[in-house]
Amino acid sequence: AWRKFSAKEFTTKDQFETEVVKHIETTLARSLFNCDEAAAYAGTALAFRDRLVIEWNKTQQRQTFADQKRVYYLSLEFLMGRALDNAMLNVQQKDVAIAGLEDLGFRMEDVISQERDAALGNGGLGRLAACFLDSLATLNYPAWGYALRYRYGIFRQEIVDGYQVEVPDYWLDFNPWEFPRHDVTVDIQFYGNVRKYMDDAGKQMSVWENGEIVTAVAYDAPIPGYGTKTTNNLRLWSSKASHGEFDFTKFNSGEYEASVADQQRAETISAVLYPNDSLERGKELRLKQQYFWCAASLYDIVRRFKKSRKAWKDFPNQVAIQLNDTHPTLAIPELMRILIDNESLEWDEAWSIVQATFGYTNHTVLPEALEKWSVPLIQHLLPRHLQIIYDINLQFLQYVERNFPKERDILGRVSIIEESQPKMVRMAYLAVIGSHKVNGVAELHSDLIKTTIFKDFVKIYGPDKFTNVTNGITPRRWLHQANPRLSELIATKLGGYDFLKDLNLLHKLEAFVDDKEFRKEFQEIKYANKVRLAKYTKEVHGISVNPSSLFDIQVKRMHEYKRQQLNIFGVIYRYLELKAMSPADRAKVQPRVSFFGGKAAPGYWMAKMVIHLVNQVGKVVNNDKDIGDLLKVVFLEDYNVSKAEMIVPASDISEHISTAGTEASGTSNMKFVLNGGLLIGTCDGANIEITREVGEDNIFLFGNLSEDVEDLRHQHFYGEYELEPMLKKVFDSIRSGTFGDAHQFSALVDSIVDHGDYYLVSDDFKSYIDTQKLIDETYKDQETWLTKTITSVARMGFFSSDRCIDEYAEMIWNIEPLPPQQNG
Ligand code: DL6
Repeated sequence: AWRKFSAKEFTTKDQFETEVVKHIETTLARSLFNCDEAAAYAGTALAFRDRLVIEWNKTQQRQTFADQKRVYYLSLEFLMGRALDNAMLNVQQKDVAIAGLEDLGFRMEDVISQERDAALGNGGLGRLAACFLDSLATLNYPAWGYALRYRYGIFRQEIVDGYQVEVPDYWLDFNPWEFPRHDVTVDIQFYGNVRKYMDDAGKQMSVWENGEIVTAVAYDAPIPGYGTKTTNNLRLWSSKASHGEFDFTKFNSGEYEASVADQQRAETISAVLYPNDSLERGKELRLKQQYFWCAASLYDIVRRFKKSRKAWKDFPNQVAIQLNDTHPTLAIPELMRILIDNESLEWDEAWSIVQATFGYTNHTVLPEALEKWSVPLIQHLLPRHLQIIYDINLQFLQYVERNFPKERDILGRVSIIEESQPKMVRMAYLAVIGSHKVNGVAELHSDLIKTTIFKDFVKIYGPDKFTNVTNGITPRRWLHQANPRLSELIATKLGGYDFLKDLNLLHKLEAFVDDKEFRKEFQEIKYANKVRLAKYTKEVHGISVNPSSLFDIQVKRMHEYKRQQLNIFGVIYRYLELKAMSPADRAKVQPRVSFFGGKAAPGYWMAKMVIHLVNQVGKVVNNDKDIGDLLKVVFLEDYNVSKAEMIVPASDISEHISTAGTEASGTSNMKFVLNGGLLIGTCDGANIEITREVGEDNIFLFGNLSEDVEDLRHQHFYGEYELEPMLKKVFDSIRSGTFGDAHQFSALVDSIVDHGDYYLVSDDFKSYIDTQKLIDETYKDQETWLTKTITSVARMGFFSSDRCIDEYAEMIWNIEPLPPQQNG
């Protein structure tokens, strides 16, 4: 009977309605007469969930029977956003649902907006992981994601009096997309000691014992592919006390707080996502999170492998594990511990299995983001792992010494242990040494890691260990879901939606660049998306903006290296110029709205200051009668994935203006271009490859190149430079109090004037302003602009995350797709 059910789709809207009503009345126990949008969302989500679950079970069964190699993507972050819209589109039944909901008296947009974002990530790294899951399922690769089930994802940002305030985001009150697996648990040990003993064969062995145990409970979420029945699994681990709920003996004797203390301590591990993007703070709880998640995931993977009864040497033929940045690096010593201590393998055999299994993706060269953990902390929390790390290091350093006998200095440079006070474990080095491939995420970044942070390792292992996989985005969410009208327009021209599975097909759009009807519709869609953002800006922020203005958008995490400060200084410069103009000259100016959005890490004072400055500038500029619609400044509160889906399609120009060499790739740059916006950007990260694809005429590049950055910083350090005069004007106006008490912004200004201007704002300011002027001029000629945007969309095929996943599969994982049988 279930086979029959599994083939069932919502072929009619009546069928869909029946399912929704059934869930509202039975699962939710609500009367239809009292059915609001939240209930309609729940009913719809549950109806689609039923549909996914059947295919999910079948996919898992098929993958198990096929006995093929699987990839496990270990990422501490998956920034998934909302699931319902994605599920409806991926199973290609949104139309049926729209019609059904209409019958029931609901609009699809209202229903979709009831869902909370699954915001289990900080920014680019977590969103990339989410795009990869979508592509893995779409391309039918046998793959699982592993992460933590944070009770609180990234904080919700509120802006109060222009300042960021962080509010906890409890997102789990209703989450129909997860399935608790109370039968899938793993006991994870912390602390304790290592005991040495002889086994029966007289071999010296180690055992880690007497530690504190915390239990990991699995929660699974289905990941449906687009236009395929393959539905992969994302497994999230939740922590709970190993000995049940609370200590009844303590409770009975009146020690109420102590009775729940263990339980609370255990649950704290998976309670909160650390909100730092590109900064590591070395907190014990964070290390506990990392080990808890790595150990539970590895236990699960090994358990699955052992069921196959294959020999250990086959492990890397069955299992590929990708480390998304260094956060899961403890998986390397953990797998060694399992193989040596539990499975009694010899060191060399275990080590070759480990190296063949792991691949490591680096996402940053920023020194403050490179993880290091103190040796005493690891010794305390994971004593056996520290021994293994030391043994890995010893073997590695001996190898280096043998191969580079004349280079004494190299040993200190490449050692996993930094000889500081206290000693530190360099996680990136451990990840490089324990993996067979290391990749960067854009060409420039992959070159930079080879010449900077991993230079010595290239010498030791040779260049082949290092490779590049330029990032990508899923066109399902970032075109079809975010911009349905554009997706439909493209489909009508290309004769169907195949481009959503093969984004290179977009190149055929170039044939329509001069097609009047197509151009008109393309332009109308952009305008409608701008109207939608303008409406939102008015409703939520009370700021009126004219959708005919040039919409300039910078939305991403707030960070000095991403240089939102350069943008807001540019806005101030524009404002000062406008103020100095005669009314006749002002009338010739291209009106513009500058949108900003993004969260600052709670302890990142400088980034928070920039948010405050943006809001203060907005307050002055938006209320200046001389300026009117010529310039508006908006800070969009609480930027997240679902808001990005509304914001991205509305841009004319977006800003990707990091100091050259600092942004590993960027992925929103790809989303904006795919949605018919142009970029202003530095020669950094994937901007360079976007330029190669769309053509130099279709992007606005400016600023110094990465190869010049070191020299410029050097000059700053020795005081051999002068502040750019245009920027000085901006600082004078800030200092004179135009945007409120100048003291509030003095650290920001001083960082540039007095403290070396590490991010080279002054050096790039003039070329930034000149390029913005060029953008104004170009935008005035709407036909030219339109040609550039359409041409760029047509040339974005390379940036699909499907291409990335195929590259990883071939170059790093050595895995094959496993498509479902046609009628299966
Ligand atoms: O690779 C995804 C994404 C890149 O697009 C960004 O350029 C990069 O900044 C980001 N890196 C991080 C760093 N986190 N750590 N560690 O989020 O990765």
